[in-house]
Amino acid sequence: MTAGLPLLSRTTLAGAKAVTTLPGYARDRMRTGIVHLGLGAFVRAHQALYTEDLLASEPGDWGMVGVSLQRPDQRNRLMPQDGLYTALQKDRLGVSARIVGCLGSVLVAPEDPVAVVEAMADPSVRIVSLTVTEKGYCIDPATGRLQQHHPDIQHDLEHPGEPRTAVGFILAALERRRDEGMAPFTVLCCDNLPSNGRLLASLVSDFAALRDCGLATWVETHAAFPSTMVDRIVPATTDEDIAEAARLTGLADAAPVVHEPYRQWVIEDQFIDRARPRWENVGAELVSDVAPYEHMKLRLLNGAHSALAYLGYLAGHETIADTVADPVLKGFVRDLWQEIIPVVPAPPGTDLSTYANVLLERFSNPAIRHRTWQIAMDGSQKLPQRLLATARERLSRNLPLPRIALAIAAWLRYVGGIDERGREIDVRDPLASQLRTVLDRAGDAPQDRVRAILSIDAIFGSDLPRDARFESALIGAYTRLLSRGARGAAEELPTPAGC
Ligand code: CS2
Repeated sequence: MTAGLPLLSRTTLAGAKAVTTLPGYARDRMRTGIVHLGLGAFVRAHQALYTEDLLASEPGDWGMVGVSLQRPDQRNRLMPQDGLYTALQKDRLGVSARIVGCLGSVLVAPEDPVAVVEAMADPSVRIVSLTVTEKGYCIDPATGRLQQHHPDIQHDLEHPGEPRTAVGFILAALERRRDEGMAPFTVLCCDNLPSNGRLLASLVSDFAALRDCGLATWVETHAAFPSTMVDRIVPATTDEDIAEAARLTGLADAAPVVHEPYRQWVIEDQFIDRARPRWENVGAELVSDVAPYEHMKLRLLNGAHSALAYLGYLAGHETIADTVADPVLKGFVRDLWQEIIPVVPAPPGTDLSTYANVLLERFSNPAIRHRTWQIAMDGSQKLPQRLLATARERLSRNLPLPRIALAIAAWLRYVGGIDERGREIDVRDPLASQLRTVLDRAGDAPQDRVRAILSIDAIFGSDLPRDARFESALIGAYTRLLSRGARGAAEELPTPAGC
């Protein structure tokens, strides 16, 4: 599909077809200011593009080094291309291609953890950012504390100079900087977790306290962990995307990314020595409190995404766009927002109903093939902040929650591992085997399955299982799901009465 085309690289770049946007700055003079842990598609389509825009308008020392914490694939694809890759922006009107240059190099942590710590400890690095996904933090989602007995955390305690986890790398590099008399870097968490900066600060602090109290105090006193809200829909890259990038640019790129036009980045403005790119000049919002933006996004966007992923998957839909093209599930998500909006405080100047209308437009973008299976992954790590937080808010106001309950019931059916047509589901979740065991032991009766799943306090905490209203809403929704299927159960819900 890309055979015969020159490989994208520093030397072939100028030969890209004229419709392609190229880096608008002198790449050979770019210096590294940011090390990014977790080099998935998301950061390459989000933070990297803000940074790319900034470098084009005001060149500075903000080139990025990407670190893959697990596999060498990204490095193997990107380094033969000198770190260059194509970003494809897609919507109903068409597609545009841009070649991105701000990624200077890629390191693979398991191959050389010492090189990663050294890169983070380099004095030119002022920011270490992260997108390692929810499960990458070794966090107990119900308590927000570090899982001290997680095997990777145990490994990092035994080998602090050659860590495996993001938390381990951050502490190792901060320790190196302290020992060398340097200022720390700012740690910028860009994962979909509530109060993500504060959360990561407390995980690093939990970990530091296990190692060395003096270090824990130094980190708490000197380091900075601003919270952020990140938003852009970025589906996994497919072979068709690789072919499309080649067709548009005339160059073979093994690692393009695909994204929607929309993007949002809200950042708490607390950087050490104020050292940061002026991302506000290219559309990011620097604010003093990110919390309301995070709640809005996690509960309205990600909550609806997870609900649609489970219901859509069970109903046989491959993507979110297909799911919201189904009138029953489109109606469901509109009504779900009616359940969420009254219990979410709106960020300054934001109307949540308008925000939800824009979300529906974004979800409907037929050019973004975001698979329900992809979003369904890691539900045990996602449910607490996406759906259970809203459930708690509604219960505390004694409000009914039929749609939130149906979404959670759909997750329960999904992790049971068999779809509505009797086919096996490839459930990917760090708790997959625990979920399976708990459900196998529970037997088939809906109330037993619901009670069994509620007993997992890492997901539901200790409050929700004790709430009879929550339990009965879940048993009712799960029973309807079994008898009527996802579409039937969604269709049957009564019209929301002014929540
Ligand atoms: C999605 C998110 O995969 C998922 O769980 O809900 O990646 C979502 O697309 C982004 O948060 C949008 O900003």
